[in-house]
Amino acid sequence: MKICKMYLISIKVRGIKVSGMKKVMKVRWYDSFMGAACSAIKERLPLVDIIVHVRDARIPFSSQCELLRNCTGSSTHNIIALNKMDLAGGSALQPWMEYFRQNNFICCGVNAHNKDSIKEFLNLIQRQVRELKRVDNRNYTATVMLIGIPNVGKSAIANALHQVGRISAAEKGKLKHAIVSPEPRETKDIRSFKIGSHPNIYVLDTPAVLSPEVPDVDVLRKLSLTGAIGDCLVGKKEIAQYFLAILNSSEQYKKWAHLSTKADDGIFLNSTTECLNSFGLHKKEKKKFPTDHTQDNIVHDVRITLYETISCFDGNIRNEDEMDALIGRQLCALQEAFHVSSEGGEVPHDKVAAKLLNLFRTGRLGHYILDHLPTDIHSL
Ligand SMILES: Nc1nc2c(ncn2[C@@H]2O[C@H](COP(=O)(O)OP(=O)(O)O)[C@@H](O)[C@H]2O)c(=O)[nH]1
Ligand SMILES: [Mg+2]
Repeated sequence: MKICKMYLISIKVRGIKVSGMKKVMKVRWYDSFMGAACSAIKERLPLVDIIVHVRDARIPFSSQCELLRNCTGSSTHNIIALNKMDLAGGSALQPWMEYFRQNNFICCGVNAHNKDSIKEFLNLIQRQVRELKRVDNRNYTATVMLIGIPNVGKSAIANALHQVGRISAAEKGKLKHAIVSPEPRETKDIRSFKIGSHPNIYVLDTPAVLSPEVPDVDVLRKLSLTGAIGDCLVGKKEIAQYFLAILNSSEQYKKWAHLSTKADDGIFLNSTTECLNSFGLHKKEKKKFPTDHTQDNIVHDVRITLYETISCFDGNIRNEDEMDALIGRQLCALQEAFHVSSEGGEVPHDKVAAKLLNLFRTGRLGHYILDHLPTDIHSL
């Protein structure tokens, strides 16, 4: 989908007001713990057989891990996994996968929450291991290291691979679990999980590593919106404003026109009826669309609110002040949709923002790829 490139809101990073695209910022997520994790990973890197560069499919470029920037070695040893593909939309991800493949990487989309997707990913790893074995002509235990910035789903992938891995029934009884959390930086050490036998394959889950410097404010906003860095750094309200700017400049909201009574011929009885109508489904088939969240009343009201505020807007979306005004109106209107009460007459924007971000991050406000497809190999 098309994302607004023009709208640049000023954001505050730890009290320093930053605006514009090319500012280099030093921000304090790189602490001694991350430094130690970086050293531990670097030490183990030469010993592993396959490196999986785990990225967030919504930001295939901005979620690149700095530690792996120069890892353009043998393609057999490097796989780019664009995880959370369910949030990016499978078809929109195709050109990205093509791009990475053209640039000599093995690349695949992954949804760590989907068994079939994990099985496919495991097959890919096993093919690569067999290939390495064929070249080396020896029997060995293969290790696969998952590396990436915070919150891209490394631990979720490690767990899922371990779960579906072809290991014996006796071993299955002893399944281990990595901590998976929506909060960034929950994984504290490198842990191994068996994911295959004959040959034995182990996957190493690692703590997240992030560059001490963020190249520009645009990347910082994308990392915040996708949850790679904690919300407190930029601020929930600012991140939500950024999301609204993207939504307002995209076509996504038009998909919600049928929900609104203000849209042409909009017939809306209740959320379930709407859902059945829009899919032309019979009552018995209700269970078949658990992934569409129009059943959820709040999601439904939020979509209508967003649709109506954007479609009623008659200003110029490319004008920063007018966009600001629209976003302000949307945050106020969303207060009702989220059932958030005013505190002392003030609109509690932070509460509204937190709820809006939660819906975006769980895919209930559509699919997004926030990066733009790079055109040169050096951008990898
Ligand atoms: N929708 C979706 N969420 C995912 C996926 N993989 C991981 N997550 C969620 O993303 C968050 C971070 O996952 P985690 O594995 O802890 O990330 P890590 O920091 O890279 O280890 C958790 O809330 C996961 O449930 C995925 O493929 N799709
Ligand atoms: Mg983790």
